[in-house]
Formats: sequence, structure tokens, C-alpha cells
Amino acid sequence: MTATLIPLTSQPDPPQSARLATATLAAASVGADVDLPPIGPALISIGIVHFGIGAFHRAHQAVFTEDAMAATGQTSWGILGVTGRSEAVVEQLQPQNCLYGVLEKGADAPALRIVGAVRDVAWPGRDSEKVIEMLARPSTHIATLTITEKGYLRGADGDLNLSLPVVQHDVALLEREIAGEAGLPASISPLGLLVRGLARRFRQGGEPFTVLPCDNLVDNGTITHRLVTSFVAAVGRGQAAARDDLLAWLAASVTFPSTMVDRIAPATTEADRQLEGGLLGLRDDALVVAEPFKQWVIEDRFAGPRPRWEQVGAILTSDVAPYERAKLRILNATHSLLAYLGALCGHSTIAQAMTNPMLRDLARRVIDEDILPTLVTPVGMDLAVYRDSVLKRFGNPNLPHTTRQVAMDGSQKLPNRILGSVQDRLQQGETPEGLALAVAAWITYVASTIGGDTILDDPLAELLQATIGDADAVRTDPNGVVQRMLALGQIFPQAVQQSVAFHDAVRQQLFTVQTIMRAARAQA
Ligand code: CS2
Repeated sequence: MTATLIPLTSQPDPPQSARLATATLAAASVGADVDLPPIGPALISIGIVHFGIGAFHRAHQAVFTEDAMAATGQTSWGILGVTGRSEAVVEQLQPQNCLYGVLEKGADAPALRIVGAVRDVAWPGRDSEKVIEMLARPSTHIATLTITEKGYLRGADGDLNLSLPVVQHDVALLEREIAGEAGLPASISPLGLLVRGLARRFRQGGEPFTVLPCDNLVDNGTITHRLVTSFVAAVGRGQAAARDDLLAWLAASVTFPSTMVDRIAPATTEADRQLEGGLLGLRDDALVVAEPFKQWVIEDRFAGPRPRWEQVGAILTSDVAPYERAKLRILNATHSLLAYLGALCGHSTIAQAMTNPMLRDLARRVIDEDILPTLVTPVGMDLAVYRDSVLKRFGNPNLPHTTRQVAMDGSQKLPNRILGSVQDRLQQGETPEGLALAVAAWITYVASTIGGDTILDDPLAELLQATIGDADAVRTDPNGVVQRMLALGQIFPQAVQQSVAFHDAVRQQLFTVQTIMRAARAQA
């Protein structure tokens, strides 16, 4: 055996398997398409707690926040990211000193930036106390939320669902928190943990605070305000005086601005990781992928200081509603339509669904005929241009966003993105046929999962499947299926439930869905 002499250099190239972290950053290969954090992560202190540190937050608010810190030199807006129920994201981020890549995939060559705005990460199952303590610190000013529609734990009346065991568990903990008990166990729900942090903050000085929800909900600020208040109001009489003091502080010192958030960020694939590895020369287990486009419209109603997000492209406004309605009703509604019809036609991604001329035309028609007539044009926006840009973004072939991913949680998504427009059209005396098609496609998709291989990813999955009955019911008993599904009060608003015209339209569109599926099969 001969010994190989390895020449020693002062800065050896990292092996492919070296992991992204502050210590390895200097060894990253930085080409024209790779940007490293604009501020040394060590200089950043935490000012924001984020609940739901999944791909969307990392590709959206964290990027705006890092850019705002870089633009202003204010380095006190680092983020403590709180995971959901799984510890997986801690395992991805912590060994990397919370550094991660955002791989932008548009029409041009992919571009990579390493983001350093997230400075710490916590798993509530173990780190509830750390999160509460951070929320109570005077140097923390904002909590942002991306906990998905179902994370808000709302009941059929839109208020906090107090019958859920997780809510009861967290209300009981809140009561003990308010009583000043130490060494409490973990909160389960993000809202439960947030409210405990607010209670601690109140007890420890009560500096003003802002809660900024960033989920695709209609009037997300107003809703979050109501839910947080309901959490506190549910505390029993044992702590009545402290509870009422906390409620008074919430009303006086905590604000809940509404926001509209937009950036398509599909699940990261192994191919994305390899692409990043080639660009960076380091392994990154926390990589997220996104389109180049990003938009953030924020109601300017902060209780205390905030990052200067407006300096880096965000819109700060007194009225978010027109932007939020336009985005939910145009982008998210047609996204769902394409997801359900696309999946039923055998398209695995939204971009593939957009190559089907029939689906592409339907998406455009539903916007023109059923959605645009319900919208007020937001300042500085042209809705026809927005429509075209949204459809173009959906068609991005380099961003495989699966129809299954967008199709999940339909019971939570439909009310926010589709049923508001339905209600408005019915009120205008019109029957929105295209939106009825979207509802029919959702019903058919749910039916297709009964007894099949595809798992229905929806918190109401069992109820939805039981309501339909069997997989063939959409063909054998379309009338019964529509009656039973539209009777689900936790999804359909009363005005929609009571509309005979809409029932008829959905029933009719169940046949259209079958025709579209047959045509797709014939072409395959
Ligand atoms: C999508 C959204 O998964 C979904 O339901 O419609 O996540 C969509 O990609 C974002 O809202 C885009 O901003």
C-alpha cells in the first residue's frame, strides 16, 4: 500500500457532506447565484417570536425581515422560530445555527440565498418555557403566526372551539400561568402557548405587543384577536380578577394587524437539495424552495416598534382587506380548483394541470365570471394584470407544487378562498357556476379518497368521507351528496346552504367534473 500525500492548504475545501452552519459558511462556494447572509448572524438579537416555522415563514417573513435589517442596520429583529407538534424542524435548523437556504426557482437559472434572520428555534413539547420567557421580554415586540387555517381551532361559529380537548388543556394551563404557578407543563396549541406568553408579559411589566397572523384567513388579524380574547375569557372564576386585568391589558396594549401574504413555496425535494449542494458545496437539511415573486401587505397598526419592512417591498397600509380578498379569491381559489381538478385528472403538479388547456381556461373563466365581480380593486393594483400574473406563476415548470399539497385541508380552505365569493355572487343575484365547479371538484376529490390509496389530509376527513358515503355516491346519488355536504355548517355559510340555485349548480357541476376526468383519461 502506498501512502498518498495530501497537500496542506490554509483553507481546505469542505467535503460535500459538510453541513451549513456559521462555522462552515466561510467555506461555502459563493458564485454569482449564491448570496450569503447580509448581516453576520452573531450580530442579530431576537425581537420576533414566530409560531409555525415551516417552509412558508422561512421563505417569506424571515426573508423580508432579514432584508429590512440589512437595509436599516437595525439588527434587533432576529426570530425565535417555534415549531409545530413535530421536533423535525429543530433537528434541521439547530445543528445549522438556524441558517438555511432559500432556493428561488423561476424562469431563469435558480438563485440561492442563505438566510440568517432566524436566530433560535424551539419545540413547544420541550421548550414551552423558553418561548413564554421570550414573549415576556421587553426586547421582543412581535409574534408572527403561520400555523395554517386549522391551527386556529375555530368552531362552526368562527370562535374558539372550547369543546376541543387541546383547547381545554391549554385553557387550564393558562389559568395556572395567570395564577403565577411555576414549572408548568407544555402547552399544546400555538395559540395556547402564545396566550401564556402574553399573560407572562403582562405580569412582568406589560410592554405593548403586536400579534401578526400571516395565514390565508379572511380578516386574519380580527380573527386572531377574537380567538386570543376567547382563550383568556375561558379562564374560570378561580382567577376572575387576574383574568379581567389581563383582558383589559390585551384590549389596551396588544394589537392584531391583518396581513396578506403571498409566495408559492412548495415542499422541498431531494432534487432541490442536490441542486443546492451543487451551488453551495454544503449540505443543508433546512432548505426551502420558492418562486421569485413575494408580496406582503400589512395593516399598519403596531403597538410598539417594528422592522421597516416597507423599505424592502412590503406594503404598509391602513386597509388590508381589498388586497387580502383579491389574493385569497383569485390566487388561492383557483389554486384549489386546479388542485382538485388536476389531481382527479392525474396531474401531479399545479404546473402540469396548467398545461391542460381545459383546466387553464376554466381557471381563467372562474376568475373573470365569478370572482372579479366580487372584488374592490386595491390601491396600486390592476386585477386583470394580477390575474394574468397569478396564472403565469401557477404555470412555472421549475416549481413542482403538488396538487396533493394544495388539495389538503379543503374543509378549512374553502370558506376562506371560495365561499365568500359564492356568497357575494348569490347576493348579487347571480349563480357562480365556476365556483360551484370548484366545490363539485372538491367533493369528487374527497369521494375519490374513500377506500382508495390516497389519504385525505384534512382535519375533518372522517366526517367528510362519512357524509359522502361511498366512492360512487357522486355518480349514483349526486343530489343526496350535495344536500348532505352543503349542510355541513362548519364549512358552508348559511346563505350558501340555503341557496337552491347553488345546490343545483353544484349537482350539475358534479357531472361536468366527470366529463373533464373522462376527457383527461382519453387524452392520457
Ligand atoms: C396554496 C397556498 O397550499 C395552498 O393552499 O394555495 O399555500 C399558496 O401557495 C400561497 O398562499 C401562495 O401565497
